[in-house]
Amino acid sequence: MTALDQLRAHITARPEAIAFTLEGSQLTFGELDAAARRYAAGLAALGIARGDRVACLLGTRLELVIALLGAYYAGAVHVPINTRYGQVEIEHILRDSGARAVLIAEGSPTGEIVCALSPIETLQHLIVLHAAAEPLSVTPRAPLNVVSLDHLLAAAPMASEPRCDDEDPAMFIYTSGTTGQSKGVVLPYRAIVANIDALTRLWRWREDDRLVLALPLFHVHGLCIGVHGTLLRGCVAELHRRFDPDAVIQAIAAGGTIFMGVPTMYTRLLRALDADPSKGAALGAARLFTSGSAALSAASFEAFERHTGHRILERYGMSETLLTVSNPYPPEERKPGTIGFPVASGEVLVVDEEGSRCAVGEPGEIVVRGDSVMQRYWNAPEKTAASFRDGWFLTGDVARYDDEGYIVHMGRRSVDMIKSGGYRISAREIEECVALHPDIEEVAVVGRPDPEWGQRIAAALVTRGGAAERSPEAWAEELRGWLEGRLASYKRPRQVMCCGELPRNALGKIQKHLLAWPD
Ligand code: MLC
Ligand code: AMP
Repeated sequence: MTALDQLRAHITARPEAIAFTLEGSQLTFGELDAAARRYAAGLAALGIARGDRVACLLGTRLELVIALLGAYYAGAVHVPINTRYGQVEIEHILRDSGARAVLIAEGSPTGEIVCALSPIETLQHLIVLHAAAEPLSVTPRAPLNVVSLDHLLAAAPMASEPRCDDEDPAMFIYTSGTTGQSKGVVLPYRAIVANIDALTRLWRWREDDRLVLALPLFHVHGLCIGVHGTLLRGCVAELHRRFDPDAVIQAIAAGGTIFMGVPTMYTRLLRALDADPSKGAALGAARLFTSGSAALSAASFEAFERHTGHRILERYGMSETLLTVSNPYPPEERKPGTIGFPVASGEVLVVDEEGSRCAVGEPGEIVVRGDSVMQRYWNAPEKTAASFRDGWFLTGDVARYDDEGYIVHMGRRSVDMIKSGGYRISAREIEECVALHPDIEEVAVVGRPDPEWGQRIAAALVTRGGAAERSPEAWAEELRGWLEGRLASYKRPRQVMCCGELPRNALGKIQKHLLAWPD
């Protein structure tokens, strides 16, 4: 059985069962399959062939799931793009991936950014989701073939059985590194299916589960675990367009059994529970709460258990390796402040500089090998080569074993990789954009500890001449305007400090850890 066959098992066996719901609309496995077959045929009619990239700039909606599966059926590679992104990020991904088509929603801010781009040689088709009753009114600046999604969905469905090799790329996930621009992580079917199958079995997902899915569907947390887990286990995913703590509490009260969140979501759920502790009983009725993408504090773990009786299951992962470490399923074995043990789809070690397994308590780097690891970075053989040592992927995450063998995440090797609200952010990408400001001579961006966001973006500025007269608050406001539309708003510095010069070592390298931040 191929990995794609595994993803289609419930489509074949239980076509009448509901797979995805959103605000009163729903798709059964059979309806999803039929729509994906039509979309795949529509893509083929545009000339999209095996291995071609199709970028997707849709927020959470049922069409996103159809576009994902339809791209798989056409043999194309799904390239999700974060709908919070600005022009710099979107243009880079469209150029770097060489996408031949991009799917946008008419009238959305990101759709407008795509329409304003100058021509990208490889990009030929603009697929537009629009209100069915209205004529299409999209006019891109570049000479693109504009076609409505409805038109593609009206194609005669592909007749043959969808086929893919397990090593074919299913998805490119663009993710930030320590350099400026994001890199495309090439994820084959093999990695996604092996990992999500192992993870959702470990977590005992079942057909009668109802997943309350309020994570964005363009990163591995929401898209790989949420959407692919639903396909593999045959449960129902109730999609939410955005995270709203009260809507999540209501959804669980109405029968939701699983919730996955980033720590910031738990901070907000806890705020709602503190304001009205009676909501704890509603959440208590669920079966499983998991947390990942950033460190969950032991304080949040304990407060959530106090309110709901649930011990949140924390796990760890990364776009390049998928979800590789998880706490055990039995609640009493979930340990706060730890990420648990390796997931069955790969091997995970914490190693020292020489690559030897660390002793208990000794900090080292998390390394991963096995089925769940990416194939490579797209178009970047040197970066790929530098990320592996003797077949092990080097995560850049620092951890230690505790005395029971649980892995404890301790932070990142590089200060230039920031996690805020569960989003991975490159300090260099922000620095490059801020440095284009005519009144700024130099800038250093860091992530500072923050109780709500995990880390908040902070920028130390060396400004030119009279511009130094501006207060840090006025600079923060200036940067808001400067970055607006260029980068996602969550990358905007929330704290600014003006300095005469940046601290450097004898070789001239900026010493970010020596920046003296006011509290
Ligand atoms: C948003 N805001 C921030 C911010 N993000 N402020 C500081 N720091 C941040 N990180 C501000 C906005 O600018 C805005 O303010 C206000 O908060 C509301 O913005 P929003 O976009 O509506 O925020 P919200 O929807 O509330 O977002 C919070 C969130 C979101 C937690 C729901 O961040 C989220 O969905 N995070 C999940 C990311 C994720 O899926 N990561 C997984 C990656 S995969 P203003 O002033 O501008 O109006 C991965 C692998 C693994 O990591 O292991 O899972
Ligand atoms: P991304 O590429 O967006 O998938 O982000 C991956 C990074 O998220 C990892 O390298 C970790 O630094 C971080 N991360 C994921 N899960 C956890 C966790 N449970 N605790 C701490 N950090 C985490």
